[in-house]
Amino acid sequence: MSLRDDLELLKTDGVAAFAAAGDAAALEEARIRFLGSNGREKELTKAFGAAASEDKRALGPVLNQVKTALKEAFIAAQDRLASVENDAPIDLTLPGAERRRGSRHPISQVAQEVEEVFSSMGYEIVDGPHVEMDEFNFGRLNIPENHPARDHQDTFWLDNGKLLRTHTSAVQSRVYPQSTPPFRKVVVGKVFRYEAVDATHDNTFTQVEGFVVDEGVNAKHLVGTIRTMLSALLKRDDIEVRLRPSFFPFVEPGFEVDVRLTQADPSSRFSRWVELLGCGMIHPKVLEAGGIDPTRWQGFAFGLGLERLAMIRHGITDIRVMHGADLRSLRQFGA
Ligand code: FA5
Repeated sequence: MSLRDDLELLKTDGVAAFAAAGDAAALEEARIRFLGSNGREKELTKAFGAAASEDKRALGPVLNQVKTALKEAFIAAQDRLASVENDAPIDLTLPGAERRRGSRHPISQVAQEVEEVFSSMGYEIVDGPHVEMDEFNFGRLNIPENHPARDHQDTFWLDNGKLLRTHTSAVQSRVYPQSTPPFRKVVVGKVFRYEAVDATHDNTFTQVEGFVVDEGVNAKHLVGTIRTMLSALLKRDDIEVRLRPSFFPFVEPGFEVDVRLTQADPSSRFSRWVELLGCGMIHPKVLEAGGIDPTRWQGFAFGLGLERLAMIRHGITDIRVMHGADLRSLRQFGA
């Protein structure tokens, strides 16, 4: 048989095989046989390459026609099988794929409520960077280098000397130079500490920082604000609150606020005091560092852990649930 006859036969056989393929496996088998790297098309292309040059001139167009015909037949078979698959009968009695409604993370929920409560009290919502300069996180907050208070807030340091902020108080340092008193501001954001993780401590958590600067501000205003905030956010009627003196270099006097649930089971973590926030009257040195005259203006500030607040609100006894990404837990508190 001549090469021309072989080419014609290849075309007839290949087109017929692709047309006859009844499923994807049969089509693949035919593709390998005719178009594969060791298939008949390759074989005849090689034979064409070895032919005398006058034969090549005559047979070149034939070879091209054969190749085109095979390719078209293969694509047509592919389309035919795909449409058969799409036309498969649909069983309308099968249960549908379940679509779960998403829910907001418990921290996102309280964060939004915090912003609503403070907006309604005339606070402006502000923000600051997670990667912070030593000066803003410590220096301007009356915590100079080598001050022992730094030990309580060890953090993650970057090669460029910056750090992951340890508290939202850093935003106070940033905001004061750009603000003209009187003002009230609130910030909600992530903070980071090099911390041993346990049921009430994480290395990444969320704080709310509020700060007010005005004339004649005193500790009674601070306590009133904290009470308003806690009753709006905790949404429980069995809460006992305790204020005790404490030390933070950026306030004077300083306090810590603890909370416990009077109706909680005596074996529960929440029947005992849980520290929720630090607060106090802004230290004159901090105001001064921010360009605010402390002889005229006073202020108060507080910093609260939102994970702990959400834990108390929902009775969650382990903080690791919050960032553990276990949807079975988080969905229970979703809104
Ligand atoms: C501070 O961070 C101060 N900047 C708070 C402050 C602001 C005081 C303004 C005075 C004026 P402290 O380290 O205590 O303080 O943290 C404040 C709150 O954050 C704690 O009461 C707690 O609710 C939460 N918190 C602290 N460490 C962790 C942690 N490792 N994991 C989860 N929550 C934490």
